[in-house]
Amino acid sequence: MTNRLGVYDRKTNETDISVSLNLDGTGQNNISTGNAMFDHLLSQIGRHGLIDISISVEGDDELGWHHIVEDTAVCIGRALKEAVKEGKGITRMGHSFVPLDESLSLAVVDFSGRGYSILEMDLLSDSDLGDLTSDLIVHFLETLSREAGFNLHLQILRGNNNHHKAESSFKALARAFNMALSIQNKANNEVPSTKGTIT
Ligand SMILES: [Mn+2]
Repeated sequence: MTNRLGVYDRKTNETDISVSLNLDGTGQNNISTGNAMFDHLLSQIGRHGLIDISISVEGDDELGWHHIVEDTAVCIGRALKEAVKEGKGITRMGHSFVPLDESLSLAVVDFSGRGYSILEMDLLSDSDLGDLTSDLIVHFLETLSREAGFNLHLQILRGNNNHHKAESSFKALARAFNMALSIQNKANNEVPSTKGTIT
C-alpha cells in the first residue's frame, strides 16, 4: 500500500497553520490548535478514520476562535483534497451511524469533487463544548466539505449532551471517511466516476 499524503501550510495575518495527513495511516494524531475541545473532535477524525493527522496552529484568539477554526478547516480540506487526488480506486461514497451513550449521529459522504453540505446538528446551546461554540462546529464542517470537495450530509439523530452529540457526529464522519477513502481492489485503480473524473 502506498501512502496517500496531503500537506497544506497557510500563513495569513490571522493564523499560521500547518496540516499534514496520510489516508493510509493508522490513526496517529498530533493535533495542537490551542483549543482542547477542537483538538478532541479533530482527533476523532484521525483515530476512527484511520488517517494520520498532524496539525499545528499559531494564531490570534483575541477575537475568539473563529479565525482558527475556519482556517484550520481550510487547511485540512486542502490537504485532504491533495491526498485524495483523482480518487483512483477509492470507494468514493461512505456512510456511518455512531452512538455515544444517548446520542446517535449519521454521516454520509461522497468524494464527488463537489463541496456541498447539509448539516442538521441541533446543538441547541454552547453548553459543555469547552471553548468551542455550536455555530463554529457547524462552520468547521461546512468549510471542510467545501474546501476538500466532498458532499456531506450529517445529522445528529438524537441526544441530550452537546459533548456527546458533537463527538458522535465527528466519529460518524470519521467512519464515513474510512469507508469512502478505502481502496477497492476490484476497482482496479479506476477513477470511480462514469464521467471519468471527480476533480
Ligand atoms: Mn469526549
